[in-house]
Formats: sequence, structure tokens, C-alpha cells
Amino acid sequence: MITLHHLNNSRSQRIIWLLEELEVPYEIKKYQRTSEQRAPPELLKIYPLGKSPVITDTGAQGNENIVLAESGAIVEYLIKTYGNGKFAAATSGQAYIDNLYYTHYAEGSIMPTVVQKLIFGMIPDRSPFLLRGLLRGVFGKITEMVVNPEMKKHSELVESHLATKEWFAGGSEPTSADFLMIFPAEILESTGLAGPKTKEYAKKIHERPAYKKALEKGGEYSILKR
Ligand SMILES: N[C@@H](CCC(=O)N[C@@H](CS)C(=O)NCC(=O)O)C(=O)O
Repeated sequence: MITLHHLNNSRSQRIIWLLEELEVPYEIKKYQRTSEQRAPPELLKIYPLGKSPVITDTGAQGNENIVLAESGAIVEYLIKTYGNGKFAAATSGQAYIDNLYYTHYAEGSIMPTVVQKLIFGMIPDRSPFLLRGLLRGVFGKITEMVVNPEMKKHSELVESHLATKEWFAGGSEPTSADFLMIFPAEILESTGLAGPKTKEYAKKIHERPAYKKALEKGGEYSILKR
């Protein structure tokens, strides 16, 4: 049995989408962010970094004791173990390369920049009142000089890829790259940085019944409402 340890308002939402698409039995254990927007300490009992998503699973034969974190690893594991060929990426050619690249680019490149932007935006408001003005200036300048130009490059890269492809690997069905890329695509949209193709891509996913069901099951996901 698969258990997804799910944190509200988090990248873990993409795993619920995949589980719904795979139509595999699973349960969700929900965790609530603290007032500091961190995961609660209970998650440390499941995974030493105390982050979400993390799954526990007894495996395809039901006799294993798997604990797996990192969205990319979880997505690849679930597709390989429970997909029966569904959502499998090509094993050669451009589709293979695109799937490989975007599966890793999601958490390896675009998300660290997104997190920098979100954190730099949050720090001043969460600092002692007297320092807020100063910190807003400092973090605003760093964001303007370093983070925003990086975000613009990411947004353009994603947009130009989606200009010619329905899914990130170019086929007619999503692959691991899409289950990873939906989260940064949603953030690009919610921060006003998504181009028209990126918006169209997110909309297409949001209209899928499995995605809608995942939203019902996951609970609070304010990334879509910002
Ligand atoms: N690269 C990891 C990132 C995991 C991560 O940072 N998760 C966030 C949720 S979006 C988290 O648990 N944050 C709470 C915390 O760090 O306390 C993945 O893709 O799973």
C-alpha cells in the first residue's frame, strides 16, 4: 500500500495528480505547515529532512518497506512500479532526451530559483517591524538584480519548449517530465511570468478529471489562487 505524506500548499500535489492518473490504491496522510511555513516536526519521523512529498510503500508484491522522498524519484518510481506502460517515456531519440532533461530540470534548476524568489519576498514581512523597510530594500534589490532575470530566462525556456509540444516529451500523453513540471508551471502562472503556451499547458492539465480529483483529495493548494 502506498501512503503519501502530503504537506498542504506544496509540490506534493503533483504526486496526488499522478496517483489519480495511475488509478492505484493509496492513502494520504496530511501535514499542516507551521506559521513559519515549514513542515511540522512529525514529518521528521518519516524522512530525516522532514520534507514533503515522501511516500512509504510496501511495493508491487506488498512485502517491501520503501521510504522514498524527492518528487522526481517518487514520480519515476510510481510510473515504473504501477504504470504498466502508462506514462512511460521513450527510451531513445528526442522524446527520451526531452523527458530526461525536464524531469531533472524541474527540481534541479527552475525550482531553486522559484524558491529563492518566494523566500526573498517573504523574509522582510516576517522580520522585526523596525527592520522591514531596510530588508525590503535589500531583498528587493537582490531579487531585481539576480532572481528576476533568472526567472525570466526560465519562463522563456519553458514557453519556447511548449510552443512546439503538447507535453514536455512531445508525445500524446504526459510522462514523468509533466508530473514534475506542472508545479513550476503553476508558479510561473501565479507570479504572472507564464507565457500563453505555459498557461495553455497548465489549463489543459487542470481540466483533466484526475487533476480535479487530486485537488479535492489534497486540500489547501493556494498556489492556484494567488
Ligand atoms: N526537491 C524536493 C523538495 C522538497 C521540498 O522542499 N518540499 C517542501 C514543500 S514544497 C517542504 O517540505 N517544505 C517544508 C520545509 O522545508 O520545512 C522534492 O522535489 O521533493
